[in-house]
Amino acid sequence: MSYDLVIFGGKICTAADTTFADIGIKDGQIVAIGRDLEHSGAEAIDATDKLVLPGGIDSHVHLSQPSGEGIVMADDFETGTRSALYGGNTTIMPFCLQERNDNLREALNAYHGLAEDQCYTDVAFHLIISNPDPQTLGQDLPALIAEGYTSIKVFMTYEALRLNDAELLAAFDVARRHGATMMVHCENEDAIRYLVDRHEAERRINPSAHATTRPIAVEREATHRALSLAEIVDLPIVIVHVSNGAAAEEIRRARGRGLKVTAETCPQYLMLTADDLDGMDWEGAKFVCSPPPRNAAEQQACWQGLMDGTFDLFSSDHCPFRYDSPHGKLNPKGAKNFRFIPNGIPGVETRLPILFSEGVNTGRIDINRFVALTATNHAKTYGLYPRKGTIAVGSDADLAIWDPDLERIVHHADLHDGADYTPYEGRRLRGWPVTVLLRGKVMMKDGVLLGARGDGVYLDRQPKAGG
Ligand code: DUC
Ligand code: ZN
Ligand code: ZN
Repeated sequence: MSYDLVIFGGKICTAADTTFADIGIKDGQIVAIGRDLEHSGAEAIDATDKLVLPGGIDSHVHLSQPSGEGIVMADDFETGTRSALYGGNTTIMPFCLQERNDNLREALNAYHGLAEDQCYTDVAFHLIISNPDPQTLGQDLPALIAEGYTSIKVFMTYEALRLNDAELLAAFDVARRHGATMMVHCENEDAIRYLVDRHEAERRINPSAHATTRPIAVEREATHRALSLAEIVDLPIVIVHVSNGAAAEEIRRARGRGLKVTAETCPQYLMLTADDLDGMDWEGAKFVCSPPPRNAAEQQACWQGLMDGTFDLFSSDHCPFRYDSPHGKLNPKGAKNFRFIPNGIPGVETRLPILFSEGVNTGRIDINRFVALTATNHAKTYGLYPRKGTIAVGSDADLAIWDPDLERIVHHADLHDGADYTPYEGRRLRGWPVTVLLRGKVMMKDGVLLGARGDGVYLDRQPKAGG
């Protein structure tokens, strides 16, 4: 058999197995996995002493998302996918936001326009529904699900986005009948509103108030409610960005009742705490995200959930805003009152090195679980498997070659996103991707960008069988 490219000498790790073998690639796909593949005439990459992993899939990323008047997200598809690539990813899944007055299909067409010919990784979109009117729920959403837009996010917080319980039930019902995967942001908006009013009355308006107006009970209650509503509708759901042990416990209890729940956590809930929001000179704004980071005990609870199977997905929730910018964290109102600091932090490039360094290299999880949490489970949850998310004959040759011992200190200057800071500045991490291939093309090697903008494509998905 002839190959375009052979990766030899590496240790191949999937969610299931670890093997020493070579990988033969032809026309962008893996066509052979075996010992001593013949590679004369083919391009060859020596992966001796390296790990060969499926390219990471980050199924929770925000790019070019409208975020309020005067606010501009720090990454578009070019910079966001470039940063993802350097972080060992080959597919990311950003969100197409329907604002309240938007027609869903028009919003989607506009979002495709932003992505076209811009990407360094492959992409597929989730839809955010904020206007559950008859046009959206009765017409557009069913049609789009049938076209393969099979994952939807809904919010229980943010006045401009939240759905009330009746609306959640209606959206869940559409997802059940048409076979879509429903992702839910679980925080109780009314409770937050009450706490924000109280904080403002007491003039507690610096960034740390973001954490105290969104305490664990706010997330736990909404998690319980989302799970209960899903149970009533009989819909499997995804609970995104779980930040603490109490919400994780709600998920375990729901599973105990027989509900199918997929659960996600993110690097910020392992690495940051609410104390980070207390920084001098409004620096705490750099760490404002929702749900907020908690404390050391909740970090441990999130680690426990990654180890014991409570969490299926480890995603970045990359939602980047520049810090020192009138369009970012320090916008004129945000620089005076936490309520107006845009919610979200960058992290698409550091997600995998953080979990590798703090999870695999510390022995908390093994490399196969790492692959499951960062690639395979994302592909399975969102309809991309087995084309994506594993190393198998017939899969796309999306591969990340890792040096498990490479140590680097994180500095934003070395990252490739469009923000002006990283929440992980100064952290020492061991284990980094050194070469990344997208459908057989070497996109990044030893820090050098070899791929071109536009090499990444939109991934059509199939509607689910029975949907
Ligand atoms: N939810 C997200 O999923 N990302 C950023 C902000 C938010 O509230
Ligand atoms: Zn969210
Ligand atoms: Zn998010």
